[in-house]
This record gives sequence, C-alpha cells and structure tokens, in this order.
Amino acid sequence: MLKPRATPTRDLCNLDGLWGFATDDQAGPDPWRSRLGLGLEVAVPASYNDLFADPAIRDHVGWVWYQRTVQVPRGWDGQRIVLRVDAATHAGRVYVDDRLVAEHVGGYTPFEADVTGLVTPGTAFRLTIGVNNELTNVTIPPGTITVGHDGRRRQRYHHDFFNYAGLARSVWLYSTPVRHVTDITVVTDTADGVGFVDYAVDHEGTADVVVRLRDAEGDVVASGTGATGRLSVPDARLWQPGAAYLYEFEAELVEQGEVVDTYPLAVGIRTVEVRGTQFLINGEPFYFTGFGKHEDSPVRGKGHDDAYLVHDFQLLEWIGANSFRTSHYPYAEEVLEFADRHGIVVIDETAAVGLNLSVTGGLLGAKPKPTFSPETFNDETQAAHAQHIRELVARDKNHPSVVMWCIANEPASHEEGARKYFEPLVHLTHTLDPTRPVTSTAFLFASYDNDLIADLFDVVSLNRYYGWYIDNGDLASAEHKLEAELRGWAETHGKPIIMGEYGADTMPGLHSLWDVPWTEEYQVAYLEMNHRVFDRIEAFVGEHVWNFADFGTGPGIHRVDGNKKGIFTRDRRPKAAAHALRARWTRLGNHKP
Ligand code: E9O
Repeated sequence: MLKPRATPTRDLCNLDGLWGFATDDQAGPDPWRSRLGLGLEVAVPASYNDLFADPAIRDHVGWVWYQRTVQVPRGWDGQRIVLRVDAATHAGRVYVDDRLVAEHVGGYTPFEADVTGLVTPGTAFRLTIGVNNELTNVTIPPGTITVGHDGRRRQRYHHDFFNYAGLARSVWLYSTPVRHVTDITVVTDTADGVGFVDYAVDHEGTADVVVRLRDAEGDVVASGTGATGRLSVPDARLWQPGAAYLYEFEAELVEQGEVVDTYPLAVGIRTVEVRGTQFLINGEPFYFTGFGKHEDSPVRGKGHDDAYLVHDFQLLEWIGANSFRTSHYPYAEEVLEFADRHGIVVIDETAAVGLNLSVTGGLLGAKPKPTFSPETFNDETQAAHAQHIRELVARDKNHPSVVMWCIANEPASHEEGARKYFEPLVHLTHTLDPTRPVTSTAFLFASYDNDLIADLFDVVSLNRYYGWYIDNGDLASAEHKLEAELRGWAETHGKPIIMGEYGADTMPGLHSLWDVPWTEEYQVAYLEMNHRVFDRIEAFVGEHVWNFADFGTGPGIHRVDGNKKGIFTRDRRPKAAAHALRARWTRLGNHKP
C-alpha cells in the first residue's frame, strides 16, 4: 500500500488540525447526518483520552465521533479522489456527508476510500469519522469488556500500556490520475559490488511502465521498462546500519508518450539473512542494541508527533543504539521513513500483544482460562491476526530499516493450541515476505523446555525479567537462572537469540547504596548483570532494553503513574542507566562483544 505523496501527477491535502468531537452517548443517533452539536474540539493527530478534563471521555468504551468540513481543491476535476486515514484505533468508519465510504478494523494500519464522484472539486463536504476502542477476544490486541455494578462498561486488556484511542495519525485527501500506480514492491540483493533492485509496479490501466533509479545526487544509475524487472547498480552504495544510503526509485506510467502518473519510493539496497546462530545484514554479523519503544507521550498519548520523532532518534544516536522494536503495534509510517533515512534498524511488530489470557486473566484475579479455545482466542481471533499481518507487510515491505517481522508479543506459546494457532500465521508471514526473518517474543512462562512454537521462527526472541519479576532484589540468583535459561535455549534451538525485553522499574531521583529495586542504581546493576550473561552466550545477537522511556498504563498495584522501566523518563530525561548503556553501546557499535 502506497503512502500518499504529492508528485507532478498527484496532489495531497493534509486534514490534521482541530475537529469536532463527541462520544457516542453525547452525539446521539447517526452523528454523521448533521453537525456534532457539543462544541467539543479535538486535536488530530492525537489520542483523545488525555485531552479533556473528563473521566467519562478518558475511560469511554465504544464509539467516538470526529467531524470537520473538507474543501475539495478546485482543479481536481477528472482526477481520482481518495480519503486516507493513517490510523483509527482500533476500528474506524468514515462518512462523506450521509454516506458510509469506508470501514476498517485494526488500530495501527491505514485505510482508504475512493470518493471520486461522491465529492465535487471546488465544493465542501462534511467528513465524519467514527472510532471504536473496544477490545474483545476476537480483536488484535485482545481484551475483555465487563459491565460494573453501576452499569458502566469497562475495558480490560492483557497488556499494560494504556488503551489510547482515536485518530492518532494523519488524515489525508489526495488525488491521483485515473490510470495510476496502485502498488510497488522492491526486493534488493547484492553480489560482487553490484546492487540489484527487483521491482514490481502494479497499476490501473494499460499504460507502459518506465522505472528509474537515482542516487542521492539525483543522477540516474539504472532504468528499465515493464511492470516487473531487475535493475542492476554497479558499485552500489549499500544501506548500512548507522550509515543509511537511499536511492530513489521512480515509477512512471506512460501513454502515447505522455506521463500519466509518477510515484517515487526511497530504496535502500541491503540484504538480511539468518545463518546458523548469526543475524547478517549485508553479509556481516549484526548485533542489535536498543529498545522496545512505545508511541507514547504526555497529553497526546499515542498521537504521532514529529518533535518527539526527531528527539527520540537523537536520543537513540546519543546512547549508541542501532535498533528498536515497534512494540507492540506498527508505528506511524513517518517513523519507519525516518529510520530508513538515519540508518536505524527496526523489528516491525503486529499489535498481537496479550495472547496469554490464562496468565494475565489469572493475575487480574479472574479464574484462569485456557488461552486458545473456542470461547477465548479462536479461529476468528486467528483470522483477525492474519489480516493484521497482511496489512503490516503490505504497508512496510519496502523499508530497508525493517529487517524482521515480529508477529506477536508474549503469547502463551507453552499452552495447548498455540501451535495450531501460530503455525499458519508464521507460514503466512514467510509467504507474504520470503526475504525477512520472522520472530515472536517469548513470554517468561514459555521456556525452551515447554514452548511449543519456537522452532517455527527464524530467531528466538526472549522477554526475560530475572532480577525484576523473578528474584526481585537478588541479582546473584537472577544471574544464575538467566544464564541457565539462555544456555537451555541455545542448546535446544541452535538459532540466534535476541533479548526482546529486559528491564527494571525505576523512579528517577531514588537512590540507594544497596540493591534496592526502583532505585537508579538498581536499574544500572540489573542491566550490568544481564550484559555479563549475554556476553557469555555465543548465540546471542542482540539486546533490546524494556523500555526506551516511561510510558502511560492502566492502573496497577505495580504501576506508579505508568510503567517506569524507561531508560528515559516520559519527558525524555536520562536516568543513570542511560549513561551506563551509552558507555556499553558506543563501545560495541554493531558488533557482538
Ligand atoms: C510486555 C510489556 O509490554 N512485557 C511485560 C512488560 C512489563 O514491564 C510490559 O510493559 O510488565 C513483562 C511481562 C512480565 C510478566 C510478569 C508476570 C509476573 C510473573 C511473576
């Protein structure tokens, strides 16, 4: 799926700004039929939850409504006109005046509606978008809705980050020619210094396809014709971690000598491969350093923000990190484009977090239920999960920064039914993209001796909290157990192992001479202990600390104004551990110790 762009043949209107807003109970029936009357205004992009001083909005379960007037540019006559929503978390419905034009389920991938003929260039229309935040046993991520003694519906979920919802990314109106490029897929390879770009250009109409590849100076280094083909670049400059280099691939549709559509795509030439216990980028062993992140900031929740984007990447560079995982959902496309341009490596994750009902259900005090069963996570859940994977790969397949797909976080992979659930999904991911390895992060209850799915994946990713959730305050025991477990994984699977999460909650400003959990010293000592063990394991290929920054969560007896495992605070100030990590990671570069 192509990101909307302004090109010589396409125009782009950004619809961000202030929109009218109401929850469904405030809005009354069929809110798209008239103006939302309340006078509430909401910012787009932003999660709506923290914007208002109203708990009924923050904790609302169900539909909310966004509305604005959109002026269709003069001069779009004869063009195809498309509305695009970059994300509606977790489900969206789009109305042009009284008419439903698009429906979408899944909170972190874009969707579009062709509105040609429904809107008139030079006139305005009423755009209403309904957004639903409900999570159930058949949504990804999953959740449970309960009804309290007061009749109010409450949303429970099996992950800790706050269930932020709304239009957290941009909304666009754009034009394309009627005969237009609909999709582009590129796959790159190298041999003996020559770079190869295999491409496929999908399009409407019968035009000829002309493609060109330009280097960063704008010089054409390869060109071709036809909807599919291979471009060869002698002396190619590779896209490298920490040293991004991008070519621009340009697809043109030509009819009787006239260019009818043109679309540019940034392309990085690089290869990714798992060989034995190594993770290779461009044939070189790569060691991941960095974080599991979140899209999270005060007030705007999960709203995309270019200022935080720039600052977070500056902090990644400052601390010497070479990579991150988009835990626990696909991030805004702007984030991946930034990673492409700045040489940061990305593990791209679906929103399948919390497929572990038996465990978290038990922790919430409910009677534990089996995770995979017809009443819990079933064929319908699996079908939704498959659709999320399809949309993720369709959106992100061309990013050189993306080196691996992570199709779930901490599923109950040790429970009956896990293999039946996961095997088709891993197969689907490999079929959709045969070029990238696939992983899933293993929950601490699933180890090498009871996990039922690890052999399906190319890389073993582990989330481990020895010294925090296990042996809290006893780093000596933690070290012993961590090493024993990692050796078990290495011997059982013979695959590269990456630590997908390890971390300790830390209150900035809290100090102690002793190993006292929650202090800044303890976070440093916890990380050092982990690193000692990692450095002793041959098959180890990377470390992603949980988390880059403190983030907002729902309430919990172990949550003090959110999850405090950040190396930076929520407003991005370094804790002591930031300096310790900086010393290690700037020394390691991209290499295993
Ligand atoms: C997922 C991540 O989103 N992994 C969690 C992280 C955390 O800090 C969360 O933020 O809690 C760790 C999973 C640990 C489960 C603990 C169960 C308690 C067992 C004794």
